[in-house]
Amino acid sequence: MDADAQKRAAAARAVEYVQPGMRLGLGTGSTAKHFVDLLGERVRAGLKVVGVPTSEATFAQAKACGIPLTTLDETPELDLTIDGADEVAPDFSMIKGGGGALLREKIVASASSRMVVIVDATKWVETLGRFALPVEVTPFGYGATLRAIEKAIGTVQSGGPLKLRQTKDGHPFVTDGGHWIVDAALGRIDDPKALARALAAVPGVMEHGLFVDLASVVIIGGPDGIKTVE
Ligand code: ABF
Repeated sequence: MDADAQKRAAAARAVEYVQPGMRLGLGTGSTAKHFVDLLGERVRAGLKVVGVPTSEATFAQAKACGIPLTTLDETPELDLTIDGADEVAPDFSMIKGGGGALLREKIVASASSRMVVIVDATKWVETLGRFALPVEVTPFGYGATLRAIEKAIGTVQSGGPLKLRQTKDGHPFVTDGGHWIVDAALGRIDDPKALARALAAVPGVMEHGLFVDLASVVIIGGPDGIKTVE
């Protein structure tokens, strides 16, 4: 199985967690895209669920698949969110946001009773941090926010280069919420909870990609099959 087949296999296993009548959070990224696709097949076969998308891209995909959609204003409590991740550690702490949807992903996951995370085997790591940590910032005061992020990281661990995420034509990448993303190349993150607290306290930081205490189940698609960790 190649990486994409591993992602699809993990997504297929996650569909088994969906029960009729559930209010679902629908993740973003190539792995979650497989899930939405497979969920769409079940919906067209008669399964009744409603979904809250975590991005404009997932909104468009879910709508095209015929999945009934709602919002967190109409439906503030969800039963289950299914989403991908960039890295997952054995304590279920995660880095998310490589796809730029971290703010909505965290709001949706936090509104859910359970979160099932679907990844291919390359994302399951002993220690987080090889993947640069995305930090979503408001453009106002960017220079000052960048310094404050650097200082906040320094109170918890050694730092690394911070880079404003850019589009191919050299403009800042803009999130669905109208913010920018700074990618922090830290190498390793030994205390995700402490770093999460420090970053959350910086004015101008809208959200960061450390997700702790949110995942309940991790489904890992590997070359030799699927592994579920609960
Ligand atoms: C979302 O998609 C993000 O939080 C994460 O950054 C990314 C994972 O992408 P993929 O499934 O394409 O590897 O889940």
